[in-house]
Amino acid sequence: MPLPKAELHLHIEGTLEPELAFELAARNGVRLPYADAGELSKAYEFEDLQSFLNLYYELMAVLRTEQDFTDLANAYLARAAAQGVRHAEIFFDPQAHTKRGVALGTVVEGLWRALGSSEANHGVSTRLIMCFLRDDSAESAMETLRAAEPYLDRITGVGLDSAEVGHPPVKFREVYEAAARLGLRRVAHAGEEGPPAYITEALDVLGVERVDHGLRCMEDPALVERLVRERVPLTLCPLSNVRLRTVDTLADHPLPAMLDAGLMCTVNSDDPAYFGGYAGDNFDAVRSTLGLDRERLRELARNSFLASFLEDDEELRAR
Ligand code: ES4
Ligand code: ZN
Repeated sequence: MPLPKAELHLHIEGTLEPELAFELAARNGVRLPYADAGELSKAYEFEDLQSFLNLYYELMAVLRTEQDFTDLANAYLARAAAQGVRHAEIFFDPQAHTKRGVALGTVVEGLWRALGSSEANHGVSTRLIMCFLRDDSAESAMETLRAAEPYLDRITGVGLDSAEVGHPPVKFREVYEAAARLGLRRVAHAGEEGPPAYITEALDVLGVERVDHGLRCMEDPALVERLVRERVPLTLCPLSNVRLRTVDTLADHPLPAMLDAGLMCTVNSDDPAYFGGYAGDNFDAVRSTLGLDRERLRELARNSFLASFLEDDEELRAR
């Protein structure tokens, strides 16, 4: 039995496996510049975040209809459930779809058809978090927030993702203020490729409750001390860090040092179809390569529920 856990850092578009990409391409008459799923999977060799994002956005061309988003989410939920995920807080990138002419309603309704029946079908409770693309303008993010207002009963929070360096959190100050006024929870990617100062800014300017990645906090001892004191959850993604070369090898990952420092760490899969594994695979990898013992793994699983946006009674039922 895999350890029951919550997944808090998962991009639904990053769960698009090569086989499903080809199936959807055929269904929608979209031509992919790869002969087959085997050839496509050879393109999964990344130098950094941007080289991954290029493929990630390219493959989204196959996602066109509500049914596509439903199928994508159901495939993820089934895999996650098999690896012990009992609760998933799922990111999606509305702008990556609306800029291709796919309506926001198609994306949200399609995802919701899978998420709304996920407890019954997969035994996984869910939340939806809408991310703004930080390499797009703040105006575009604000328009996206406004366009999402009819769907806010389905959206728990907002996040910030895509190319980090050169796009500091402060760029989205007004958008996050507006999101807070709408009652949305707030998270943001910070300190993946960007400097520790972006983590501080995400907390102080955007008011985030969790930091996605946050890995580079380790370069700033005063920041680590603050994150420990304030018990700010970090959603780490070890296999992602290896594949995007944020760390040299998994054996060099600072997770053990971060736990020893008292940071509230969680382990997540980020873009599992691209980075070599789902949530349970990330847990297995840190157990076998970083030598985390049972107590540490249980701490990571416990943290994942504590750091989730579940209410207390739901949290107890999920774990
Ligand atoms: C992402 Cl790994 C990562 N970092 C930033 N933005 C992203 N979008 C999808 N995966
Ligand atoms: Zn991410």
